[in-house]
Amino acid sequence: MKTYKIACIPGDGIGKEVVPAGQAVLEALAASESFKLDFSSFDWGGDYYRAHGKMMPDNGLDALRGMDAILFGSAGDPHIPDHITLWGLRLKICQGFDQYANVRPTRILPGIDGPLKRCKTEDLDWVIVRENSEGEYAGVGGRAHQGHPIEVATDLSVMTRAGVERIMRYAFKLAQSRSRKLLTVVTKSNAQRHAMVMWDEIALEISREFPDVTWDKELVDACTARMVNRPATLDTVVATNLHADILSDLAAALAGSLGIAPTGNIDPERRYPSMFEPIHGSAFDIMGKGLANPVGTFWSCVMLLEHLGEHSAAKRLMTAIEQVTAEPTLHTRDLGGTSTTAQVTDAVCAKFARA
Ligand code: NAD
Ligand code: K
Ligand code: MN
Repeated sequence: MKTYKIACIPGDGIGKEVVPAGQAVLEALAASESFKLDFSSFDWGGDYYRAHGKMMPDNGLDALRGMDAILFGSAGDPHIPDHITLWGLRLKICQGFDQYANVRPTRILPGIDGPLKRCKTEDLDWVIVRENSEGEYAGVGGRAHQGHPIEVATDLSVMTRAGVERIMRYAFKLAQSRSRKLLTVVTKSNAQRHAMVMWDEIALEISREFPDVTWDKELVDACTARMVNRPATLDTVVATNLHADILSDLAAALAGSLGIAPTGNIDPERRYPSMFEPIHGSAFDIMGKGLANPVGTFWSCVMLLEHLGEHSAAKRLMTAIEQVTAEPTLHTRDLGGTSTTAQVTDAVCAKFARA
């Protein structure tokens, strides 16, 4: 029987609640599948930082290298600056394993009311592709004269031709695989006149490899309005690291809650393990209360199974998730319900017990 090695990194805040929930659901599912899942848990994050002065061990990537996939929660602790937690753990893994394609599907799941009154369920079915290795989050910049009136601080957005070509090609290919074959390239080349102009030029070049894909360009600010006013005109969307980060939180809210949205940090060349996580963070305001919606993590587990090539298992899990969201009594508070993380998790697991 095939066995997949899965690393679980709950991290901080509600990551410690939703990742064990995701593991429970995967275990319940795998019991009736023809593959096994071998989980290893890593206690990296804020507590590890307090004990060791770093978010993960120096050789942490070596411990993950042989894994088939990683299930991640969140990096972010109320008592540690966010840039330390983010760069010390999540970005270290994303950049260390060159997971350059961050893929973020959004749909309005059965039983969930989005906030857009005029938007029918079928109008909102998007995949946002986020460049995940460079751009605004390249980590290039610095501060000088700290605290003085002449202080200066920079964060440079660094884009390379190779980096933009590979994410564009990934996005066009993904758009081509979807029924509408429609791609929107998000840009800001009116204001950012170097990197984003190259981004637009490369989009045009790569588009010639995909003559069957219809594509257009949209400035990022206008794109937010289009998501709200004309959601059905979007399908696959590609944007830079920062732009897509923002657009995908908006997308999740338009689909009902930040708590349901999944993501995959993918190395398309499969040189390294890819990492799957809900798009939300540590949610300091609700952590430790059993209020975290685990659906974003469960949907991330669907993406993880698809990445492993276990398509029928992925489909079974998505069906179980949709059967549970269809039931308003099984909604967590963010969706207007009263169910707890554990109750939603048990309800999804129960779908496999009866199978
Ligand atoms: P957040 O996503 O943690 O929370 C934003 C809001 O959404 C909060 O009101 C929260 O309660 C709600 N929410 C989020 N997930 C939810 C869920 N599953 N169920 C119900 N409600 C949910 O964003 P933030 O408050 O900006 O960030 C908190 C911390 O998380 C910061 O340290 C930040 O750096 C970190 N963060 C980490 C990641 C990551 O590791 N990938 C992503 C985003 C934020
Ligand atoms: K996360
Ligand atoms: Mn984000």
